[in-house]
Amino acid sequence: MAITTCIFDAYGTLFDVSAAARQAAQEPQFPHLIDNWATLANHWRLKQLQYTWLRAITGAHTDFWQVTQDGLDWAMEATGLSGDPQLRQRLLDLYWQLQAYEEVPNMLRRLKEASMNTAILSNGSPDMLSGAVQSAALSGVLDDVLSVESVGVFKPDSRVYDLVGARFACQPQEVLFVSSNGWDAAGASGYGFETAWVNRASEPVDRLPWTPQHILSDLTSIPDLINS
Ligand code: LAC
Repeated sequence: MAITTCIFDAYGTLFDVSAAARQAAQEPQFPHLIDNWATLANHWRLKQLQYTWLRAITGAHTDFWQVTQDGLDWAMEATGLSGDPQLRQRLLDLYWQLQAYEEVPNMLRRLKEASMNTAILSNGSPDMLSGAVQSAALSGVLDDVLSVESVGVFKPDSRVYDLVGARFACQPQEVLFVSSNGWDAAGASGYGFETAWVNRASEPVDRLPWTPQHILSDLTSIPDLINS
């Protein structure tokens, strides 16, 4: 079945989640971040994701903004930075204006020129996603931004992936789902989407019952993948 609909994860896939800590480390008021911004960013991301999985399997949903703050608080304590409320606030502010990876605007434009449906499907809350999309000027090349908040559970719960068929009236086999998160690409494969895992960091494939059909180093070739 031909692909009609191209769906993207947001954080880590279209938007660079390390950008907040990297940018704060360049600001003169946070000199202590220069040596450990990457460790902080890594802890922040991992805890944020762990909290989404734990909340999903225990039925204790809260929105992604809350788990983003909870993950940051854990990461700041782990890196000895919890006594710096100004840094905490700056990192949270920067999370609303993350940079998109450089190939993203052109790649989405090519998909729209090929008459693909394009959308984000993300754990992010609607207001966070709207901030990121506006800040990266992507609204003209996306048909929609779908948030887990409309079903009240995080990925990889199948109710999240159901949102795509409900919005675009398509079968799972008509969807190419693109994520930089190995577990998300795996979950979407299990659901029945064709999937592409964007493996920027050359990580090993997740040992799960499902594997992505495509493994890419960045997003540039997505339009070619659909045409092939
Ligand atoms: C998202 C997270 C998983 O955007 O990156 O859904």
